[in-house]
Amino acid sequence: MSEPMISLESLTSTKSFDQLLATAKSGGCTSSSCGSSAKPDDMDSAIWEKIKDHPCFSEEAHHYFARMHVAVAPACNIQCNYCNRKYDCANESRPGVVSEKLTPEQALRKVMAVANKVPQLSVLGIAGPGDACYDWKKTKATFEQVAREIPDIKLCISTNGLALPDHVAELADMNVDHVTITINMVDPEVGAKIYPWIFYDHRRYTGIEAARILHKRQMLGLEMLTARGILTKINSVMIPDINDEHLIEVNKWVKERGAFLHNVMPLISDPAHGAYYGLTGQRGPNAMELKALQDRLEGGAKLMRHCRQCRADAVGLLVSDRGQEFTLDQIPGEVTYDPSKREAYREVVARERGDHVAAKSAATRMVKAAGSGKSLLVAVATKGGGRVNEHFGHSKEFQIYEASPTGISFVGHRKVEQYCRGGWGEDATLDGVIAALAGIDIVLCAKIGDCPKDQLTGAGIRAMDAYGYDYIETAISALYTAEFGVEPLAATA
Ligand code: CLF
Ligand code: SF4
Repeated sequence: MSEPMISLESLTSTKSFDQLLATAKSGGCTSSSCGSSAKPDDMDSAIWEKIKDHPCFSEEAHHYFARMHVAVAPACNIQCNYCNRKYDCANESRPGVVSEKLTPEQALRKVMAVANKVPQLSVLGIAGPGDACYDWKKTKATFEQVAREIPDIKLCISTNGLALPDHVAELADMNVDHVTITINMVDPEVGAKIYPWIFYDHRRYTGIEAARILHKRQMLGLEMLTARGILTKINSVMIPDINDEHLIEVNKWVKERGAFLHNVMPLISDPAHGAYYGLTGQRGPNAMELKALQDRLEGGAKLMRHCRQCRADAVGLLVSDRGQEFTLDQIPGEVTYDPSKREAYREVVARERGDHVAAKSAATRMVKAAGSGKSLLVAVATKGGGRVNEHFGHSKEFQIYEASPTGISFVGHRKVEQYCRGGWGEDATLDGVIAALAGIDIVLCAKIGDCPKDQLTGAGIRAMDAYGYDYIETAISALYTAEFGVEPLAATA
């Protein structure tokens, strides 16, 4: 294999993929963590097997593994006030038109083409643009065809929950281990402000009656999935003054019913999208409001904080959507799946993850040992692999970490417009990036020029590239200990 694989830059910038693969195969790892597993000590092995390469169900996995969505399910059985049918499902995607809807046969061809080119691919999700359980025939046909050709791909589904109880048995039969239900309320009075109508059992319901039926079906679906051992993530859209406080109650209800994760996402509201909330001026929360609510939910159902609200036709690592590279017109009429690249990538990643976990543990110990009562909010430019490996000017998002006396946690991300356009950047764009980084203490990146660095400093945000290509946690622990007067941890390459 002579050409570098797509994963190369995301893992390291200093070794070729062939070198990494040779090291992994020879067992000749140079690190002290050789052979260690990325499984958290307190996690059941069977659950770890289900989530270890699912980028949404494991924060740690999202540095290494990719998902793709196929837009085979356009029909929906409810109306959400944040959704306009002409756009992606806002539950599972940022608003934007789906490039194309697919038949199950087209979807299979696309999945095989992506699997041949994106070795990180581990999950196939159906997340709209309508509801995957309501548009069930197409969802089921797609899953069955893909599972026959690529048996090791994980199947994942996202639904509003209304039709879910009717299909739980079939989901279990198809070995679907991951389901997401969007639950925005457990009180029908709140629900009536979010859902103007539902279509259920051959008729349309409105108002509180509609919300009551939806709520009962969502709870029933969640309980049925839990009873079958299917991991369920709950997505909730945070809508200021409508359900923001209420989501604390939602978190309690879903925890009691066995939800594996709770993902609170900000409402994306823009009049241009044509949805009711956008047209009536309902705002979404800002980054700090979202974080404050997520912090209040800590201790309840386990939180997901790394969601990117991806499109219903997204492809790739969560950090970068490559969907536009895989439109149908770019895919050959006949595709044969070649598993070799995905298999090779997994060998490399297994080794790399062991090293990363060991580095993370060491970094956490250093931060705790610092004995400081202080916190640092750090924005990291990364393109995957758990490393500081993206240039400041190339970043379309920053991953946000908090170092505090309890350790180092991933707490979210901030999307920005890419500042550098081939050697030059607009001041207005830089202003926008700086505004998006409000509240951040330090920016870590692989490279930054003097001009943006000075402007960030002027806004009270320090930026540095001294830790380029280090593991993120290693770099943060070095900063934290340096900041608070303790001997820094040596950075590793
Ligand atoms: Fe897709 Fe959703 Fe499966 Fe992931 S997305 S169906 S669980 S494979 Fe993931 Fe995208 Fe967030 Fe969804 S980042 S919007 S949580
Ligand atoms: Fe739109 Fe999804 Fe709500 Fe249906 S469930 S109305 S597709 S956001």
